[in-house]
Amino acid sequence: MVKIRVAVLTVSDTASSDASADKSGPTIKEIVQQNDHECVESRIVPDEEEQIRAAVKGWAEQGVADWIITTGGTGFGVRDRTPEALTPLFEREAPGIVHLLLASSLQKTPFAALSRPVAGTVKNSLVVTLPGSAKAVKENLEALFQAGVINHAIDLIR
Ligand code: MTE
Ligand code: CU1
Repeated sequence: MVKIRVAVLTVSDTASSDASADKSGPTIKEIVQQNDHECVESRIVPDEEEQIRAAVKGWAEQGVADWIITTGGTGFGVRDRTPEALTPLFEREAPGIVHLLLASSLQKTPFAALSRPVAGTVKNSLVVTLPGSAKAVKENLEALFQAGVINHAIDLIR
């Protein structure tokens, strides 16, 4: 099995001024490694559309990662703009992945309805947005890794 190169973008006003407040970024890194893949990049940006888009666009254009995972900014908070920041970048949208995230998350909590995830490809990277809590990140990654869904997606894209 080929190792997936993962880049992690934490989107949070709080964590951008105090990295120790970032719980979900390190959680993603840990789960990625447990699944025998590697975390090649990680960054924290505030809930600013331009910065979110620039970080993801940069990674995709440099071809550094097969999979770009963001955490945070997907909800209804006034500053939550992650989906709006990234949708314009997508060359192909991936509604099936969004469906998988929402369907599996709704089995855990009705509050999953308050996340607005998006997914799609930018160059040879798959981009997926996860919610901001470490609990949500664990549940969503479990759904994506199950039965090799993400492995197969990356096989096709790179
Ligand atoms: N999805 C899963 N699987 N588990 C969760 O606990 N929390 C929800 C939702 N999705 C949750 C989840 C909650 S409470 C919110 S407000 C939204 O994700 C949005 O989160 P975000 O604004 O941090 O991105
Ligand atoms: Cu919430």
